[in-house]
Amino acid sequence: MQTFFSEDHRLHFPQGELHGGELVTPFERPSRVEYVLRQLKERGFPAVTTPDAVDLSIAHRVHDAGFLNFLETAWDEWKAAGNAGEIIATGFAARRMSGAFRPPPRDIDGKVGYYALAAETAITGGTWKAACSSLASAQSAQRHVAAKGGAAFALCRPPGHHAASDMFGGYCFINNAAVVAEMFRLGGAGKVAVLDVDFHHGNGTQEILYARGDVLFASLHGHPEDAYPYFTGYADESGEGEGEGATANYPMRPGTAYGEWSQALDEAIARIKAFGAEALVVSLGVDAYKDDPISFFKLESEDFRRCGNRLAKGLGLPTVFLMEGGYAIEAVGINTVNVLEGFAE
Ligand code: SP5
Ligand code: ZN
Repeated sequence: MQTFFSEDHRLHFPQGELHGGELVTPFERPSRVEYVLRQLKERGFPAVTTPDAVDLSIAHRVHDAGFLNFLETAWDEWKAAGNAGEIIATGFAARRMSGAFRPPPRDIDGKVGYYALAAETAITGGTWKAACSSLASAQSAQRHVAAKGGAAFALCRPPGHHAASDMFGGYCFINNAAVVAEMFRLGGAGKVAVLDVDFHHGNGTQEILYARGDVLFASLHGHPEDAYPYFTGYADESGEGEGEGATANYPMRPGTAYGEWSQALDEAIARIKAFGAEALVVSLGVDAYKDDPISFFKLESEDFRRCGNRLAKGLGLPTVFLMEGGYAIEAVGINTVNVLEGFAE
């Protein structure tokens, strides 16, 4: 299986993440990908391919233009306003504040709060370029699969599934999965499925696809009563309008192990099959792992191999794997490559 990867991910490395009331080294850090690269090499996967240039026209189909412009220009505005630190949101467009539905404020702090869904995710001078390079890997993986069939892996960093049409957060800026799904549709696939196995609910992907009947979104994640991002991912969120029935959420409780998790996976696979998807996008977070520092599922490393195998055997679709979360740093490589190996077995 081919891997697409850009070294430009390094341009995004905030010094701080707001966690437990302290600024700590972010869980989502550059070294995560080193462990994946090492496992790919050790297990004889082909050398990684540097992606082609990013095509932002597709990003504009799933994101708000003002939002993308904000991501591109926020750092310069932030510095010009005299701020010494990294961009961290403080005032939010919270519920029942009418300004949430108006154009963004002029002040940069106002803009940050307007476009942020959480405060843990800092923007720095390299964030936009890194997010574009992450999307470029996703896009090159999609083009490879569209041309040759089979499967490809985009080792994306930063991740994408929390990024909504006009919000960043959860370590995510551009929604790679939604863009790849859209590329499959533009390439002629009648129906596409996005399966999100990251521990956290893919609120961004869900929001972007919510009213669409041509792309199914299915997600296995920590129950919103217990887990970030807290305010989406309930089982009764099932889509709207033409998209009614094309969103499938499987929230699960603390301590969930592979037995229950894999039942949800099988249900999601059955939904994808019944939907008639012709291509599959997997939001591949490996933070469902038992030792993940910010999650509470109990999957073992071998369970990730089983997961990959079920996807291949159960669906057999042209598949793009996109790296999302996973923070048990050393196990991230093992677990991610286990999914890919299990898929290829
Ligand atoms: C892509 C992805 O996996 N994003 C995850 C973002 C999670 N950000 C905030 C996590 C807050 C975790 N609080 C954990 C409390 C553990 N006791
Ligand atoms: Zn996650």
